This record gives sequence, structure tokens and C-alpha cells, in this order.
Amino acid sequence: MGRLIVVSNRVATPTETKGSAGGLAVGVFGALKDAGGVWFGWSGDVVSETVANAGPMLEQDGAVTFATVGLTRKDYDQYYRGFSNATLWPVFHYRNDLARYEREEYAGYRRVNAWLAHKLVKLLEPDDIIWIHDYHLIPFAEALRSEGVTNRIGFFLHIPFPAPQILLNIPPHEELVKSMSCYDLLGFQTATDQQAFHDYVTRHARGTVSADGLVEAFGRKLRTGVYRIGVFPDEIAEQAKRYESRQHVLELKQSLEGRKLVMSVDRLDYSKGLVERFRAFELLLERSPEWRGNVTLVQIAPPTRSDVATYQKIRQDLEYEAGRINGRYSGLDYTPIRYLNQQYDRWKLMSLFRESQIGFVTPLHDGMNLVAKEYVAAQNPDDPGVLVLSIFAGAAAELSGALLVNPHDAIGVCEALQRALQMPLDARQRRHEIDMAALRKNDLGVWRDSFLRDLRSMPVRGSGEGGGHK
Ligand code: GDG
Repeated sequence: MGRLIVVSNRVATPTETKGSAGGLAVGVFGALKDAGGVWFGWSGDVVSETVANAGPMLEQDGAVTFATVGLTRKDYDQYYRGFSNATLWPVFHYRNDLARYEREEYAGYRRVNAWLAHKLVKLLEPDDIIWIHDYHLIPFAEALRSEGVTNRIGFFLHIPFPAPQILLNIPPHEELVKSMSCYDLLGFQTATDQQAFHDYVTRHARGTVSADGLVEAFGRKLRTGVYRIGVFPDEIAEQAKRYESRQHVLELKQSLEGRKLVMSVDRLDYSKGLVERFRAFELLLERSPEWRGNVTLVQIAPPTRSDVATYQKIRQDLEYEAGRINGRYSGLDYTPIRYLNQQYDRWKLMSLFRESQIGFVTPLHDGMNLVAKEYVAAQNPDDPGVLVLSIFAGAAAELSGALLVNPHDAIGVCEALQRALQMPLDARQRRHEIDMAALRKNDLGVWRDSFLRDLRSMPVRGSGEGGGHK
């Protein structure tokens, strides 16, 4: 079996791959350890051109090499802050209104992909398989192919793939999809995302898609598949239980004075539906006076991408809404929304999930949403909380025990909260059992192993026996 090469925008540090049991980094690292290989990508540092060109920095951990490079300020601005996060992210989340397109940023995006690919080529061996992750790196395989790499290359898109009419808003949409055809295998989170890609291929690229997912487009053949990312539910359950009596949980419990707890955790991102969520919670207090003073929403939202303008705006909007709602419904000893703009340790989050009666996860669009899965996994099976989940999270297709809501329907969300707050124990247990079974059946290992199995079974491209590169 050949080595595995993982490429992602950010590379986890060797410590991160061990510290956060159940996290994505741990899952990917598991596969790297088994096959041996390289994890390659950006270090997260902005550096001078000389330092950037001197990379990659190599760090060895057993059979795994962590290979990282720094980005120059210009590369960071154009590739990361620009085209990736100000064009692709909003459009792929159906937010054209928040997107901008600059030719220079797109050129920078392609330039950085080509530069990264060039750096990786030197680390490749002929029978390596290469797994590229996410929207930052769509043209990566095309860049590798142009350097003569014929190895099997797979791509997994962690975020939604938009319907063609939405994708057309990005001027170089055709180049992007053409770049995607340079992979051997494309993995999507849901059948809807896969279908959207197929629709683009057939309607806008004069390509074909066979019943078993063989795509022919731009003179190339590739396969697509649905690989729903998961968690390791039993590890999360164990972690949540282990830390349930720690000080942070006891302090929270004491401060709640018997009130019901609704928990939300999201990166501070406009795709997560935070403003709509706060308003639905406000509606609960407005329509059901009996809950005033008796239920608290804890929203943990660590800031991300805070140098992108749209992220500064969502932060302001949310601070305004939290202040407004709290001003309206607080008492001298009661604050309805506790809004925490901070990062928490993973073990703390899992034990707080276990303590709460409702997991409130209402993105406007989300590839999968791992928080929803983590919430279910962290529950005490003897007294589980209820998940209120947006139909626009990929996870909604799997978690049939959740109360599904449309986040744009504030009254519907409010009614789901009322229902969850009053749900009898036997119904909560039944729903929790259904969802735990779904999480175990399709855990993070299944996601990873099935993608890699399918990638390894793809025929090698080009003429080179067993792959390789010039
Ligand atoms: C993308 C896609 C897809 C959050 N706050 C803290 C913290 N987190 C952790 C959560 C969870 C992860 O971050 C977030 O994952 P999500 O899946 O919910 O969302 P994205 O970050 O948008 O991820 C998404 C995912 O990729 C995987 O394919 O599901 O759709 O958008 O694990 O627990 N972790 C810690 N402190 C925090 O404050 N330690």
C-alpha cells in the first residue's frame, strides 16, 4: 500500500492530532499513521518571501511528516483572505450578497495553489495517494498534473457545493469546475452537493454523468461520491462524562439556579445563522412568558477570519442583538443570553453539552456541522438533551431524532424550542438512541476509510505504470 499525502489549507500540529480526542485532525492523523506519509499545507504564519521560499519546514512524528510553509502578506491577502474567504466561502454558502470578486485575488489564489503544489512535488513518491481538502485548494490537482504528477488524487469538499445558478455568480466558475475534473475522486458531504456538481457538469460543461457516478467532463473521467463526515461518538461520550463534575460545569450549574440550559457553539460565521437564532430565542421569551427567567441560552462563538470585513459586521450585529434582547428580558438576577466571544477547550465544550437540555444548531447553510453530532454524542443516555437542528445542515440527513427546523421561520424555531423544553424523558431517550446509532454507523473512521478505499481503487491516470511524477 502506498503512502498517504494529506494536503489542507492549515496543517494540525503534532500536538493537536493528539490533544482533541474525536476531532477531525485525530481522524486524518489516524490514517496517516497507518499508511505513513505527509501532511502538507500552510503553517498559519505570514512570513517574508525569503522565509516562504525556504520552506517546507519538516517535522517528523513516527511515520508521519508534517510539512508546512509560510505565506507572504500578498499571498495571504489574495489567496486566503481574498478569493477563498471573500468569494468562495460566501457564494458556496449561498451568500452572493456578501461576496466580492477581484481578478487579482483569483490570480493570487491560483498562483498560491501552483506554488504549494510545486513545493509538494519534491516530497512525492510514485505510489503515494494524495488527498486534498477543501475550497482553498480546488486547483491543486490541476497544478500537480501540470508538473507531471500521475498519482491518484482525491478531493473532499467540507462545505456545500452550490446549485449551478449560484455558482455562475463566480466569474471563473468554468475554470474552477474544470480544475475539479483533474481529480480522480471528488467527495461531497451530501447527495444534494453531489447532485449540484453533476447538474453543473451536464447543464453548463457539456459533460455526462452515469448512474454510478462516473463523470466525463473537459475531456477527463472522474468519480464522485458522498462521504458524510462524522465523529467518534463513544470517545466524545466518555470525555463528556469524565469532565461532568469539573469546576466549570459546577459553576455554570450553580449560576443557572435550576433554569433550563440551551447550548450553542459555532465559529463566529454568518453561515451559522446566529442572528436568526437569537431572534427565535427572543420570540420564545416573548410568546411564552412562563419561560422568562427560566431558560438561558449560552452561545459560545470564538471569532474567526476577523480581518475579513463581513466577519467584523456579523460580530457587531450579534453584539447588538444580544445586548438588545438582554436589555429587554434580563432581570436583576437573570440574563437570557450569555454570549461568549471566546474559544473554549474541547473537553469543556463536551461536558457543557452534556449539562444542557437543548442543543441549538441552526445554520443557514452548512456542509455537515460537527457540533450537531458532538452534541448528540455528549449526552447522558439516562437523561439526554434534545437537538434542535436546521434542515440546512448536512447533518440533518442523518439525525432523524433531532427536531428539524427552518432557521428562517422564527415561529417554527420557537415552537421547536418549546417542544424540546417540554419533551418527556422516554421520547428524549428514544430520539437519542436513534441518533447515537446513526453516529456509530457512520463515524469519522467510516468517512475516512471509505474515501481512501474508493480513491485507492481508482485506475491510475496517464501512461506512468503505478503513478509517479517527472
Ligand atoms: C467545516 C464546514 C463541516 C467550535 N468552537 C470551538 C471549537 N469548535 C469546534 C467544534 C467542531 C468544529 O470546531 C466546528 O466544526 P463544524 O462542522 O461545526 O463547522 P466548521 O468549522 O464550519 O467546519 C462544516 C466541517 O468543516 C467538517 O467537514 O462539518 O460544515 O463548514 O468540532 O466543536 N472547539 C474548541 N473550542 C471552541 O471554542 N476546542
